[in-house]
Amino acid sequence: MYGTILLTGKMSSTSSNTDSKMNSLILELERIGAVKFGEFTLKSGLTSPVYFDLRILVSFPKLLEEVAALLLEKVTRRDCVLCGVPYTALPIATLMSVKADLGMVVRRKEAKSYGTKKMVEGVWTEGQNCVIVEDVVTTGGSVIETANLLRKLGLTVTECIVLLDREQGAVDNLTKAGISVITLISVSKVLEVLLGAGRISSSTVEAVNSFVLNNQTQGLGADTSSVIKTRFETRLDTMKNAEKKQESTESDLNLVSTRLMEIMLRKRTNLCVAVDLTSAQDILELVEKIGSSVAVVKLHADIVNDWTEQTEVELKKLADKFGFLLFEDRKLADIGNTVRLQALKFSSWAQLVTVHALPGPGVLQAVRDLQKSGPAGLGVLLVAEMSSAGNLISSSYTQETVNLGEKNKNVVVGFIAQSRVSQDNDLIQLTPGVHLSQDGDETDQRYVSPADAVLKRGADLIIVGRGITGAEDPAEEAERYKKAGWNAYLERTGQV
Ligand code: 5BU
Repeated sequence: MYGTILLTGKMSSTSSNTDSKMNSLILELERIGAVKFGEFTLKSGLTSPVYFDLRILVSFPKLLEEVAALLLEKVTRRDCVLCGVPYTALPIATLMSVKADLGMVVRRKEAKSYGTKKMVEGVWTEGQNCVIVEDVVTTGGSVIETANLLRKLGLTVTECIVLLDREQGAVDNLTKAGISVITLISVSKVLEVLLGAGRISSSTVEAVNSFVLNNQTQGLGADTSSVIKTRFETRLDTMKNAEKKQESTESDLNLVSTRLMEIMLRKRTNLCVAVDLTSAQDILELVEKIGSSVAVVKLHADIVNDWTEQTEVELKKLADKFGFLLFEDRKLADIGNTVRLQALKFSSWAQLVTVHALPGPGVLQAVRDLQKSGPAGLGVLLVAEMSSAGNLISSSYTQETVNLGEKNKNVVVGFIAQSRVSQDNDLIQLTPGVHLSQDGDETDQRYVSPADAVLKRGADLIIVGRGITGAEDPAEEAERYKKAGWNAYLERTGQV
């Protein structure tokens, strides 16, 4: 795009003036070391060939002033206050504010433990516009987080001025969050100017371009709570990084849980449906109806009267078509050798299996061995607590189970539990015993609502069986549970 402007030669003198200012700004940023090329480990764990460190701008007051002036030109409204995203954009926003005689509000990163406990300092009127100022955007997550806080406090946030866009999806994500973005410099412009000035080679340009292309963040749900995003994206990035370094088999992380997080974010669902039907045909028909709403389909293959290899083939086809994981709820609990033989029976089609920690670490080793030799990716869900009345699981057994899971994250995806048993964000909690209208069944099952499962019991995913499979319209009911579960999840993680 930049090239097109140069070639047309029809620029107004103002735009050519701005353009040359921008070029010299980029050259200056590189000269002071605010733009660096090499190998840098980002906060997310990813290795990036380019790094922007605009924090050092404070040591170059003339340049800082120039940056503020250029950004200010992009703020068209004057009926607003400014807010710099802490910390790097704070001095920039301050200079802009003084230059334009615009008020400013300051967001705290941590609430004060004394005094007024305010998260935002300054004075504003209800509904007043606030333009956010940010130095660099990658996903746009920090801006969205700041905007959400300001909005909660009565400010109207619709615009954001950004010094540098890494072009990895932030603009898209911010637009979806109702914030229009004006950026001063893009990564491609930085590359173009520095290449033109002979400051970098074309192989560096290629490396950065391919990094940008391969690390796009749109589609991970801009409307998703930043807490889920941070948790999941960090995980996804670390995983991608491990894969790139071909460490995946040695990695202490687990491919199945990464896949699960990816599905949840993409489909905006934390619903797992327990399809406890005894005819293969009925199962396939039901899964076809609910497939688009779910992240996981849970089965008890051993209750199905006519289960065949063809059932497995058809289920896999549906899983590919709708993008969900298949979960065999077998509750393995024997010595390692037996567990390995049992798991071999379903490891060709299932990606998740329940395991009791009762036999000790050997039970996990058996599944791990299977991963190495057979089809990759059978992840374990340890049964830490049960929903049934009078179950014999004690709190110390739960604790031991959690300890085992936390030590074996390369094979354990998470826990089946009725409360937040682990604080480890890599481990996912699935909670069964969820129903929208019943307290229990005629035997020992006890139910809570999707909202209570997520908000009070800490579920990341809700497991719903008869609430959906027994409904007149399972597709419609699955959507109802999906919405209830995901909204509760957004509410919980938005509050954290
Ligand atoms: P329901 O129809 O929503 O009651 O089905 C619940 C499913 O979850 C069912 O397949 C059980 O085997 C499974 N389950 C459970 O209900 N409670 C537990 O503590 C565990 C599994 Br572990």
